Amino acid sequence: ADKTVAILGATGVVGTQMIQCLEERNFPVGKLVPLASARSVGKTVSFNGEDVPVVEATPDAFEGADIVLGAAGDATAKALLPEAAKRGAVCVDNSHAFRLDPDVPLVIPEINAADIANHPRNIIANPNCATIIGLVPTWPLHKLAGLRRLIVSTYQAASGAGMPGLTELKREMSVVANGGEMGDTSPFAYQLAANLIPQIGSFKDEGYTSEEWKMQNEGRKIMHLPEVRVNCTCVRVPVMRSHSESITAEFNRPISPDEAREALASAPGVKVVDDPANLRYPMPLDTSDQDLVYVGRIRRDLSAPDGVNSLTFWCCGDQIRKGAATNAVQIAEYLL
Ligand code: 2RA
Repeated sequence: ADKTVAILGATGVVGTQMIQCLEERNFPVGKLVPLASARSVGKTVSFNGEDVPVVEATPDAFEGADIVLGAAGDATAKALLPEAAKRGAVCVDNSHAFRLDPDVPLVIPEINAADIANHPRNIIANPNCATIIGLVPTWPLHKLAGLRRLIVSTYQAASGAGMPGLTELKREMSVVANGGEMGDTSPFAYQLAANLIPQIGSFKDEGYTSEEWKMQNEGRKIMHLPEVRVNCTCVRVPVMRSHSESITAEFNRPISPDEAREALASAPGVKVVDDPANLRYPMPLDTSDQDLVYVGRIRRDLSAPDGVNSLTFWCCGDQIRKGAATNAVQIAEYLL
């Protein structure tokens, strides 16, 4: 039977994309309930050609919902999703609030769809966007050779910081091109246009940021590899949409670039774009507004002591889609 689906944070970048993904994937929605804060009441969202009024997100607004897709921040998710779960809904949440809770599965369906079945709190967590984009192509290589260690540098798009990030980058680009006041309206710590900012999230242990810790902590849980070691540097770049990552992966067994390419060619959710002779490699402009993670520049890690157990590659993926909304809707599809 068709489901009543509530979207918490329906007017943001991820919430809007979730609604579009439900539509595109013909998710059996009987009723869509777009929820947002009181200041969005009066707005509508478009779903299957209809304008659906936004409802204020209160505990009682979840009454009758079968599935909740959460696209709100940590505090809102923490306050409201247990209320939705109590009222019988199963929640797929994109915030950080529940990701490391042992009673909440953290899922990338291409990797650990089997974990979805056991959700005692009625909450399933969607991983961080940079984790999803990096792990989708890493997982098939792990299955081949056993992952031991990852060294990752991310190049994360402005829209990872939501609508305010996107609007700000456009504004700053226009100021850079045409002149004018740069101002101080930015959600970022510094000007992003014509710049790079090596900080995403806040600074935590050992000089790493919250975003950098997510890659290791979430990756270990998703892949069921509690020992895997991850070294990560996350950088905000002046790109509108699609995160990119440079990854060096060290394995327990030898793995060649050709073996990796072959495994990736048949892996779900991945597209190999790796033809340096013809200047073909993944780029964020090419991966935006679609669901596959593109992977290329696959080559031996010449710095590895044994020379055969380690590979370096480059991947790009739309972090609003596969890094957030599509991944959540895929999880919801398993719930059906
Ligand atoms: C970012 N990871 O790119 C965040 C969004 N979830 O800022």
